[in-house]
Amino acid sequence: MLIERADVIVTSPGRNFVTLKITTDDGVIGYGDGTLNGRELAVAGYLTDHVVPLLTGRDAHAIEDTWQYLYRGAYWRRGPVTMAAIAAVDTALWDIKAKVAGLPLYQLLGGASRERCLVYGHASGTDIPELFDSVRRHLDEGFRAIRIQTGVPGLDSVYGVASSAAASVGGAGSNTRYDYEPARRSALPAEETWDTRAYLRHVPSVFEAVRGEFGDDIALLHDAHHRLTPIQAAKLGKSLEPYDLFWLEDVTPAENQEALRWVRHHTTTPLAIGEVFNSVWDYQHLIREQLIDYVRSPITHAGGITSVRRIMDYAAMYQIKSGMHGPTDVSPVGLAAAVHLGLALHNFGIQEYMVHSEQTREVFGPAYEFAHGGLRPGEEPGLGVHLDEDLAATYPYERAYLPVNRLRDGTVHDW
Ligand code: KDG
Ligand code: MG
Repeated sequence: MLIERADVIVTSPGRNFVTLKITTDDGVIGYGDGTLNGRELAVAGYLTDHVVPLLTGRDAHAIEDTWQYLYRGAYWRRGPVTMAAIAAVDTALWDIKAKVAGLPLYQLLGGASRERCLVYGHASGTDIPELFDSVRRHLDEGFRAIRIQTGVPGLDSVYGVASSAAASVGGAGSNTRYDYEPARRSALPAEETWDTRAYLRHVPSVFEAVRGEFGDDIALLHDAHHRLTPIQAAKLGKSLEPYDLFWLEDVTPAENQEALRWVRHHTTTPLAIGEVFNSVWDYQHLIREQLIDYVRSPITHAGGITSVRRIMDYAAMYQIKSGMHGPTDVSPVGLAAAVHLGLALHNFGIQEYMVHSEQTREVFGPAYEFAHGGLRPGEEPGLGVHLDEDLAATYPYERAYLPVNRLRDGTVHDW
């Protein structure tokens, strides 16, 4: 079975997505997600100009060989654009293989290791009462694990905190968004002011309040978005120990693996990192030296199912689990792939689940279902996504960016 053609589909049903559609000479269609938030057209161009012309005529079943051909063959290795493009090809080929086998993809990855993938939702509020409302809504919807982000006194807006209007409506099954949307449509990125000392003073009191109100049973998570130095991160981890977090995420800028050693030496709060990593090499020391507890790489940004499974097999030797990135900028195709792999992985930990907008779900038609705090991928052959191309074509690309952080003195700060 040969690849007959590959098409890059860019659509923006509320936000931008890059999807690769591969068609075989038998007419089997597979989809892969290559969305890279704020840099979507770079991946679309990489695919269209440099990858699609190489795919025609290749054996659609030779997934590993195609992965190595695109990774090693290009000479230029790794990087988010390259690895998102490879991920799109890899995922589409797995979708095709599973459709040909007549099996849901997780069956080809080893079969189910569990009934469903535990997920965490995003609760946020500009203040404590708003945050409590958001936590309550998540609990009512059945979430058992919840990420907690709040406004910080003295800061106008904080990334990851939904505006009051957005936070007060909707839910996992409703038509209205209740999560924040990471990217904003605009010609230039918005700029936000950041103050690390104010943040470090405030966060422990938020977790104390949440534990006081909701008790010890919910799994609580927090994302520091790479903004701290190692010693600040160590201080935060220590100060959160009484509140028994499921994880503390991205405490330091992720490119310096050594930083995590300092954090680790000072705190027993579990650490998650890697949503900006795109290959197993980014985890080389972190995994071998057991400096983290959860791997955050999503299939969409780290070379696809083939290479994320490779990372997770390496991590399994050190009791490190998965915690794949799942914001709205991972498309339903990428999320479906994560849920199939998560169901099969022995060392699955948790899956991030930010609910896509109704528009997005209409375009992609995902088969996965949320119930009892977890996601199941569905039983139809392949990934279980049904892209409506006509509808997708009615949502043209719109420029959008993540916000940029500046300290009070005007310096551009880490994420
Ligand atoms: O595109 C970047 C966002 O997806 C990211 O900032 C969201 O940190 C994030 C998370 O954990 O979902
Ligand atoms: Mg994050």
